[in-house]
Amino acid sequence: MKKLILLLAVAWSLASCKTGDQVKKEAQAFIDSYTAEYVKLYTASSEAQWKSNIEIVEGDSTNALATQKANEAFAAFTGSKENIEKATRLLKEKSKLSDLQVKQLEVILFAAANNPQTVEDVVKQRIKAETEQTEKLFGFEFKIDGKPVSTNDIDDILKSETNLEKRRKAWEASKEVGKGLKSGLVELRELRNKTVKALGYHDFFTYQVSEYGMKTDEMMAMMTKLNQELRPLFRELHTYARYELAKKYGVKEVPDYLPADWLPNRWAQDWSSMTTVDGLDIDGILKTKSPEWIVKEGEDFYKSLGFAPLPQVFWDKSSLYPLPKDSKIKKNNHASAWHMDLDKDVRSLMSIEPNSEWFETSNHELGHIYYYMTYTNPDVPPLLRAGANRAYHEAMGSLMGLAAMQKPFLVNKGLVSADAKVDEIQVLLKEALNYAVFIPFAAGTMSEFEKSLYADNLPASEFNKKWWELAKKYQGVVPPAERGEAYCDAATKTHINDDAAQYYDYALSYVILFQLHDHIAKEILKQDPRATNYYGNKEVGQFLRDIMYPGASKDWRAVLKEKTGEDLNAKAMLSYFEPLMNYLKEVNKGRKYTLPETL
Ligand code: X8Z
Ligand code: ZN
Repeated sequence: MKKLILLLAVAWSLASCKTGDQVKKEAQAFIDSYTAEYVKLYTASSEAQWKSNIEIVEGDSTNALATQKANEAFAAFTGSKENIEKATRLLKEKSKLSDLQVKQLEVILFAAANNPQTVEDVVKQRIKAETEQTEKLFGFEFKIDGKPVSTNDIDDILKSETNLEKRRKAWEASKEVGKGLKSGLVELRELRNKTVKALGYHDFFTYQVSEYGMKTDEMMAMMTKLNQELRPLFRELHTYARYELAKKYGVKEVPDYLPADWLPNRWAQDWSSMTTVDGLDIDGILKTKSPEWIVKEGEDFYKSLGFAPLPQVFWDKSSLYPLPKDSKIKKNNHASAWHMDLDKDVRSLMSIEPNSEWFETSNHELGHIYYYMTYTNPDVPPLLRAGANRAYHEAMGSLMGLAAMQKPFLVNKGLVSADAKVDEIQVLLKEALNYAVFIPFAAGTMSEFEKSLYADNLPASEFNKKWWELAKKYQGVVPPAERGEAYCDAATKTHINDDAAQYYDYALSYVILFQLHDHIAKEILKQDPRATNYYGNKEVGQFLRDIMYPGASKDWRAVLKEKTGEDLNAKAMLSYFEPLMNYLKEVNKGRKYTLPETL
């Protein structure tokens, strides 16, 4: 026995006495072989999922089965005991590894936690449930008065219809899909929680938050702070919208809370299309353009900053436009961007129509695409081809979307006449109805709901109750009529189903966006952040490229500090909208405020 102990002790000391070089070498050999297999399986899974998202055929499970199979293979590899043990053991010798190696091993363990072999069956069930949920969500036939409509049709009604009865019908039609998704969401919550528990995470929300190097409480505290900082502006916007919309719909008694079907967006996350700015009527201009023009225009903007043209594969393989009205198949109606092979194959899935929302979304998706293209370089290993954090990935294209709507840019492009008289406050108001209004939805309703769902095990009998409590508290929005638990209004939002526990990414992306924009405007362009023209400026391009180039190989906090001199904060966003506060206080004078001043 003693001998054995001695032997073990010697073996142990030998193991930990490996030189730095030896450990590095061993780690690199592991990372290299892991990467080769990972990329292969990731690509196969992307291809299968892509097909499942662009070609949903009722009653045909061919694509779903292929996706399940590919995802199972990916899960079996990433969650294998062998990979987990190896990465864990190597990370014990962190100090002997390079920073890049540590980061890749952490990525390996993070991926493993979503698919641990120790709970193989749970992982398989989850994959199946996920595939089915996506098919149900996007295979759903929306109907108004028994007639099939697309989500684009519903959105058009919500943006422009003034007849309240028609609005109500469209809004209610958009929520029907939730009913059939509830049981799937209940099941997914359980399966997602069970999977990540196996590697020590408390719940799936906590697991997703951990990618930021943060705890759930820290993330939620950040969300609360953000909501609080935006609250005075949002309270003015809320008061303004109640009175203006009541006027628009001819309703005498102004409601205390905004009925959800009064707002121009299915989830009340963006109210900007309730106003048009004279002289800067983007929708009027876009109506005369084709959907193709929208994407080309976006590409042209990126190219003007020094980025490469979009690769041929993007044009050949993307699915950018709506399917014909009589199409037998359906596709995912929400926009996304795909890095199919973590290399050159980049694609986007959209249903572009020539309007300002799709213009913004197209720029947003191209931001993802250019991020993919930029960090696909010899200095960034495939496992680190991701954003500095997930919010950066969302911020890039949204930043370009904001910049592409500003007057000097539009004048430069010949889309708006230089001497058009444009009321700057109205412009700012329209922007606030987009960017500021989004925060209570993203940082409040969505993030609080998902935190409660995953971390606090929200009872299935209270999903809708919770959802509307949060919508009222944060967004000041109420349903047009009682919505019982047969409905599952949260599940009508894409991300709740297929991008779970990550919506704070978008809230943070807006904060980052304004920080980057502020820096670009003031330090590079020497222009007013509210009236910039990035077009053709190579220095702006270089600034963005510097952020995107290292992907996830650099710490996200360090990137922000290095590039803007600031830590993450909402100052830039608040100061952007500052001139609007006085105006809103003036218009709202004498009006009843119904939202509490603080949360
Ligand atoms: O989901 C998206 C993108 C996905 S790449 C289109 N966005 C959020 C949403 O639509 O809810 C962009 C901003 C908010
Ligand atoms: Zn995005």
